[in-house]
Amino acid sequence: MLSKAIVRPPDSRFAEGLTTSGLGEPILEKALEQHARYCEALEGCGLSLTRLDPDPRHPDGTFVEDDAVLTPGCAILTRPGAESRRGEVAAIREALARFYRSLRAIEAPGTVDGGDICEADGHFFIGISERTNGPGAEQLASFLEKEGFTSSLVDIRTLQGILHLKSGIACLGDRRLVLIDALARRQEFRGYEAVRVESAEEYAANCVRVNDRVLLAAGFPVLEKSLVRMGYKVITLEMSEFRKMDGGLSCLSLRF
Ligand code: CIR
Repeated sequence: MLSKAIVRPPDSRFAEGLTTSGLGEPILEKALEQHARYCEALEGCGLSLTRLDPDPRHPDGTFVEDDAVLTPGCAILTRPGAESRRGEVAAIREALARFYRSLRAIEAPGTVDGGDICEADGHFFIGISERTNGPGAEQLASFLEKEGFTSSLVDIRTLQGILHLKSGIACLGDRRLVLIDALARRQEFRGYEAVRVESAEEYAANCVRVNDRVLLAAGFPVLEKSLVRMGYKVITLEMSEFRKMDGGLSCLSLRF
């Protein structure tokens, strides 16, 4: 069971963060409102939240998931692939130090974004992307191994339209993965049951199982219906302003 999460609301300079979406400028007020609903949803799933202050030095700082990879016994601070995001990690380290005795950190020349790391029933898929490189993946794999976890690499550098591995995959537990088509075809995910996301709904693949609920971006009825049909309790959340900044549901929190 997950019991805690770390979140950080978007800052006044949110619109200055990195993006490739071409969806226009996010509206801060709306983003704050959507973030508040997201936090309520996490609390509704039974999590108690640590809310970090927004930080104008880090316009992408609301995407806290990229700053750490968590296991029950150890928190691994990342070294984000985008240089502009590296300073985000200090506040996350401080917050995690209250809960974890064992903290590790990815070091140069390694880079890792938490959004590239997908845990699936005790195995960690590590995406190699524009943000997560080979040395970073190697360091992470060795930390995970010491914690008793297996891991494997998934190279997504040739896939169009996904920033991070988790932009196209989510684990629902019980060896069941939500997958966009380009990933569903990959042999790395054989042995898992695939819930396929149709191409018009790819953004929704980044959903999050939190205890007995699944958080899903609002506006993707086909995936929502299939999850409900499978028996999941689905909470839909408006994500329009975060999507404009290439962000999905999972990246707005670190859950543990
Ligand atoms: C970035 O480009 O780094 C941010 N604007 C969005 C990060 C989203 N993170 C994620 O999907 N894990």
